[in-house]
Amino acid sequence: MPTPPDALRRGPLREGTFSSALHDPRTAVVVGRWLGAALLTCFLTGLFSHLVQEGPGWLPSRPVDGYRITQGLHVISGIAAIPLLAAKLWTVYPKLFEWPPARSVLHALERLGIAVLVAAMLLELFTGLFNTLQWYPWPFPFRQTHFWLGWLATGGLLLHVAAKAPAIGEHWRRARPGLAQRRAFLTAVAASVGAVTLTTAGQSVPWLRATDLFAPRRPDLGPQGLPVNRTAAQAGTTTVPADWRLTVDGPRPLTLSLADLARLPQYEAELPIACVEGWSASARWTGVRVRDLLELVGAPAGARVRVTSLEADGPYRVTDLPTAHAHDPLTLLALRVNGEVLAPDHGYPARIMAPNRPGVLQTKWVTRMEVL
Ligand SMILES: Nc1nc2c(c(=O)[nH]1)N[C@H]1C(S)=C(S)[C@@H](COP(=O)(O)O)O[C@H]1N2
Ligand SMILES: [Mo]
Repeated sequence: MPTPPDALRRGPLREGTFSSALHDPRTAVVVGRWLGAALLTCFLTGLFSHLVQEGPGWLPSRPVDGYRITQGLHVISGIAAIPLLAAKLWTVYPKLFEWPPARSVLHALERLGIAVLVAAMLLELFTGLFNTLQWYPWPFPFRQTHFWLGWLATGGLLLHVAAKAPAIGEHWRRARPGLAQRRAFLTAVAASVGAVTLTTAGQSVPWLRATDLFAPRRPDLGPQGLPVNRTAAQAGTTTVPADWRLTVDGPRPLTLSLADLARLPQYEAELPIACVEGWSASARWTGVRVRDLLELVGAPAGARVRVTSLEADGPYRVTDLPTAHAHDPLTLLALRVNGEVLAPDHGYPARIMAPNRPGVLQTKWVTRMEVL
């Protein structure tokens, strides 16, 4: 290994600075495998979530909990990837100071690629984490940025794995005898991953609720036992006009008062709100079936429905119910939750609740539905 000229041999460029035996390829491979599994899960579930939000037309309306599970996994694997990435970076960071900085053009390119990979990965994981806290301390739109950074990080990762394939192959199997120090390090890494998972996953996994200490949301706290992302006050819908009517546009348009809606057959469905920010919570919703309303206005079979909220603006004021969801018997224009009239924060007087649908699309304060 060439060493730097005498004048530069200080700080991290001194010989013997990095004495730990854990800055070795075997440790990097083991931690890299765990990190790779977390990132692959995170990337695929994230891609799914992005496509569902772009245009959910292709998504079936079952299983009821489908999106709840994929988005729960997305946030769980993303949070788990943070301590794994920290461990991986610690294992390999002495390479940052290798000498000479570039041995060849190819080597320089590979190092540049790793710089892009690490930057994209850190930004991706931390913008995601901040998103779960609903904290947006940046001027760019979250979802698009998170999506493209995801591709950049994943592409960079594939190139990195390809470039390192020989070393990965060489250290894939455990060396005998194993290193006690490495075992201790890996146990500590696994314990950190376990700890962050146990103390945050309760926001989407009901049986981990008891240990949910650090997740931004408790899925059972809020008005009527459910969290709220955008409140009625924020949306400017605290006072619903006394002459509120639901307009249903179709071949035979209708206007319905709350009393008219209450006279229609009421159905009950146990459905989750599965927020893209990572929390999810199930509740008992009661209201009118959307497909009954479609029938009343003479909508053709296979119709889609555009739903508009009373809210004056906001990215979720207008959403579309694709065919599968619009006609699913579980899709409700909900008027009640857990036996009570909807609280203003949950969408009084009426909201959409459909199975297998991201929370962002469960439109609150509905005022108008149009057959498309
Ligand atoms: N009109 C309208 N509906 C909306 C929103 C919104 O901002 N505006 N937020 C959505 C989001 S992000 C979620 S997670 C759910 C949350 O429903 P809840 O507040 O009743 O728990 O409502 C959805 N419905
Ligand atoms: Mo949400």
